[in-house]
Amino acid sequence: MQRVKRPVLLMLASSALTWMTNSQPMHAATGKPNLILILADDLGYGDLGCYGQQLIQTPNLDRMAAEGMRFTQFYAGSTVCAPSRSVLMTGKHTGHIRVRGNAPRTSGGIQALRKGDRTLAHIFKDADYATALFGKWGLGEIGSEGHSNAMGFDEFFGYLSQRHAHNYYPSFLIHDSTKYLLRNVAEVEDEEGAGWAKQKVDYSHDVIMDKALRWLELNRAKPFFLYLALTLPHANNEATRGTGNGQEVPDYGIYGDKPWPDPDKGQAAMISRLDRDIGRLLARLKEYGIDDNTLVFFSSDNGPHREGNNNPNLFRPGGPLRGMKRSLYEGGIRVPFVARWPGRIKSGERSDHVGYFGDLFATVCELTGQKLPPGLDSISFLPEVLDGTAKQAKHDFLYWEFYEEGGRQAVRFGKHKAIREPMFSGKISLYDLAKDIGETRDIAARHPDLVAKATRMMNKAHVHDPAWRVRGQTADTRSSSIRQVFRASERSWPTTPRARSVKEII
Ligand SMILES: [Ca+2]
Repeated sequence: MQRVKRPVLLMLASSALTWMTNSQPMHAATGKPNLILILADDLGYGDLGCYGQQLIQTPNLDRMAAEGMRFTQFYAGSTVCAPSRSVLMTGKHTGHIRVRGNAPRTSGGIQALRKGDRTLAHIFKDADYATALFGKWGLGEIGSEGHSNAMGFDEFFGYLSQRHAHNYYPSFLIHDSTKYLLRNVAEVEDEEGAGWAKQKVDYSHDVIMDKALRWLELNRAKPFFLYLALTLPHANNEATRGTGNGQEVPDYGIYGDKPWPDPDKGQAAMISRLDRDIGRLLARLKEYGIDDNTLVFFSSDNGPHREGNNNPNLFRPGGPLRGMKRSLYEGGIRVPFVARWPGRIKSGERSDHVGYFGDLFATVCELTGQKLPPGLDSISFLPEVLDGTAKQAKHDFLYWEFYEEGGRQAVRFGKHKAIREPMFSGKISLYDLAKDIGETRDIAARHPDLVAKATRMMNKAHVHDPAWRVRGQTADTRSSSIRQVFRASERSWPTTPRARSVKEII
């Protein structure tokens, strides 16, 4: 780890003095820092320049990393959207969390949070912050207990449904619990909002960013928590099936002349557009004079996809890691994580601390001076981010379980990683990540003691929940209810031969 020890108390005292004597907004004097949590969707560990990407340009995120701290061993909550975001919001791993997988509306609401669940936004509300979510929620729809406004967010704008969020040119978005109409005209669009447009006018990401920036402008003078759950560069899976290109973006920008197929130009342009808007956001913080009082985290909810007909062999979105979205190899779950807080985080630092999405809960509790509720799998990484003089606690292990494709489990302990496929009953493979980040050499046979240890950890971490069952590894790995929805759409929507290979719909 490349760290510089700093006198944290002195630094905090001097910063507080600065807040009280300059023209910072009023809340700065209260010592309550703001948090902006930016989440990309299906962005890989190798998709950013600061993580080794060679072809896609991300100058603003590279600058953010250069001005802050870049984590090299930070993990998502899961290998697909809903469970990963659920871990992020509630601070438990997938072995005993309520939402352990993606699931359709017909599933009886198992993908939604419920009354009584506590989220990061609740913690901020308890500390008297303004809270807002712009982008994709995916953990509860209109009228449900898990709706974002019932989960601690004062304001919501974007997509509640994950399938709706596939569509970058929908006829509507959601503002709190009402439809916000856009000017796009649908070619195909179901009642959930999934589909694709024939007249593309309003690009949802641009609308969401503009609304988020407006909210920031209006709320900049009080302590705030902004959860910016952007949808780039997730594919529009329905458009993939309908048109062969799920990488929807208004223009290909600097990639327009590249000798690449359109889905690859689109993939690159989506990531560069995301990067552009992070630049706009950070510029606003400076303009408003709240840069030094705002902690910004950037990450992605899971590993990269191949769902829009883009070619992962071109960009190598997982960098040196094996596997993609839906895998529990590192490529499915190890994600970029950048923290920026001018004056607090020394610029250009790299951290090898092993953390994961569930740690945000304890971090936010510490940031706002609140007690961590019991029963969570959450360790604050604020000592690591802020200074390095305070002792940073570590996890004994990190754990994931995933119910699709026959099911799989994984555990990270020390430098080792174990994976069990199929779930519960399969053979365990073991990797030494310090020597083999690409997980190419299974060393389980030489280390029966570590295999036994990993087995004990997996068995301890998993708590049975009848709502979640392993989906069989057949030719079609989706549940019967998902197959039903998918077949209904196949009857009414055209498909291209290439697109038929794409199985995922959520
Ligand atoms: Ca995702």
